[in-house]
Amino acid sequence: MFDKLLRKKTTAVPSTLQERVTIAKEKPMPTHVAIIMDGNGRWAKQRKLPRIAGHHEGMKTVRKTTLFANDLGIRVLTLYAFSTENWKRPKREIDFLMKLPGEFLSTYLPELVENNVKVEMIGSSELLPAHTKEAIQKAMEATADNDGMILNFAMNYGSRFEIAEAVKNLAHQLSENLIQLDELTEENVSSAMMTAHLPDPDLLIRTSGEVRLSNFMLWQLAYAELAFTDVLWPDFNEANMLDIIEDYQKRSRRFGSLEGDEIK
Ligand code: V07
Repeated sequence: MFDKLLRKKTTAVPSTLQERVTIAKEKPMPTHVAIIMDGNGRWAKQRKLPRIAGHHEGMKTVRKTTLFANDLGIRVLTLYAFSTENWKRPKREIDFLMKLPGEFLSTYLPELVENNVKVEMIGSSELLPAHTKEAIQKAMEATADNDGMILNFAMNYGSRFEIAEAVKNLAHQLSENLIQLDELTEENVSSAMMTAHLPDPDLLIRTSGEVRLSNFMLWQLAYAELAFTDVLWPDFNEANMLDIIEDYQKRSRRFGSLEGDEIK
């Protein structure tokens, strides 16, 4: 008798990306999403292309993901572009990677400005080539007054290095009697990190199937939801991102409820 009603409830209705976006935007959105953009080399290898072709294609995914995250209303998007470990790669590959910020920004900076996106960076810029530093500096200046989504590139970033630097900084303040021992609180440690002005990520995404943090934002990810997908970064698209966001919204709704015995 209630067949019809029941069927309506249980039959999966295919919905368009736009419909899914509209529904997702009515639910709690992660404020800060961090992404480990893995699988560029593998993407190239599968196509018998040089690794740098994968990095270049990955750069287009950065643009697509930035615009989509901005549309969703995500406030901070942190992308792991270059790790302190990446210096071990062949010099030619490093040279190519270091040209990507310049190419990315000469192509997409006007679009970022139009979309009110603010470009920022974490990591140590000292070791970066001058042309790379200059490109990023220019983008940060051009977008400094934007108050929309923060697009935060982790460049020459390593989490343990960041933590060691924060400890050094706090120890120095202590030795100068600028702070007392009892002021070494979680809050003050957070304030000594490169992300001091940002909320912690609510969601970490890693593409390409590896299930590791690889020295990325270890302190900041303490309470984040972790999402791993087999999709290679150059293939990562809006539908893949939305799958993860929808999953996050289901998970954080469960966490928000009183029924479970979840640990935060
Ligand atoms: C890089 C493309 C994405 C996949 C991961 C490795 C290769 C964008 C940037 C970038 C960085 C700073 C900035 C503007 C753009 C970038 C590197 C590598 C080193 F201000 N993509 N991308 N930087 N890849």
